[in-house]
Amino acid sequence: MKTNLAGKWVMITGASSGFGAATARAFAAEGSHVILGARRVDRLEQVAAECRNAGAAGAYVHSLDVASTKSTNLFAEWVKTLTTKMDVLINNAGGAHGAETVANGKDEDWEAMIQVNFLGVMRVTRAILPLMLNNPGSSILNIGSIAGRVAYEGGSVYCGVKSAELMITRSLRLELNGTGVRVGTVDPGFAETEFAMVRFKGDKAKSDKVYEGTEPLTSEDIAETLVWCASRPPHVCIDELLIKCTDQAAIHKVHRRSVTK
Ligand code: NDP
Ligand code: 8X3
Repeated sequence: MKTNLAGKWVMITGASSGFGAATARAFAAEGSHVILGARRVDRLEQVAAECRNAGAAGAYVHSLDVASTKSTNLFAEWVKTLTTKMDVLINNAGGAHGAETVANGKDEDWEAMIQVNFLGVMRVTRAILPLMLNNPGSSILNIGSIAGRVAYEGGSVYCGVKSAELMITRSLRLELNGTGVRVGTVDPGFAETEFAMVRFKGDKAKSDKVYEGTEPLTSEDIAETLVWCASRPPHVCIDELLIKCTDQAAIHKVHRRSVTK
């Protein structure tokens, strides 16, 4: 995909794996500058090297914990030493912790999901917005989920925070109307990344079960979608995009080839 993204400044949270890492590589292949944040800096360094090989105008990494206002603000101060404007902000950092019912849920899992998926989007956006307000045509792209649109058993808090992400996206679009800054959400169904291993705390058998017998979305599918959204002409805003693998017709309706009924 050759676009108008060469030389643009693109910041991606949660760039150390999954969607974030693939998105970094995809924007790099368009010749963008990519600014990468996450907690695992060694992984970010690997992704940055791949980005340079792929043709990035520049690839820059710094530790970022979106669950901390201090870390987020330090990251933003560092970003301001690199560039005076941001063209694309991708709020991708997030994930689920546990799949317990409300009756069996654990405070630490609830709090971790709220901090990262909900407050993380707020903190990062507040810190980076000053670099976007005088930059019409820039884009804020948040990563939501099908879980923000449809509830499922064991998903109460994760569904809740992704639903909050959708409302943050809609509120922000209203607040920024007239500035030329575009605000959108890309909401995937299940995709094979480190997501399930994180959710099930390293239990590979449980994690594999999520994708069993299906052909799930890949990180590259989401990365391509984000490049497409960000490269629309400035008068076009992709507000909300739900993207699922073909096998997932709905959250409770998944075609699994290896399962015999
Ligand atoms: P991964 O687990 O592969 O990636 C999650 C990324 O988020 C990692 O880079 C991780 O980096 C980062 N992250 C987690 N916590 C923090 C934190 N406190 N501060 C900074 N970065 C953090 O999963 P995905 O790529 O699948 O997930 C990316 C996004 O997509 C998430 O928001 C997820 O909820 C969403 N999503 C995923 C779907 C799926 O099925 N995979 C479907 C729909 C949405 P590190 O640990 O190094 O900090
Ligand atoms: C991840 C997709 O269906 O596992 O956001 O919640 S799902």
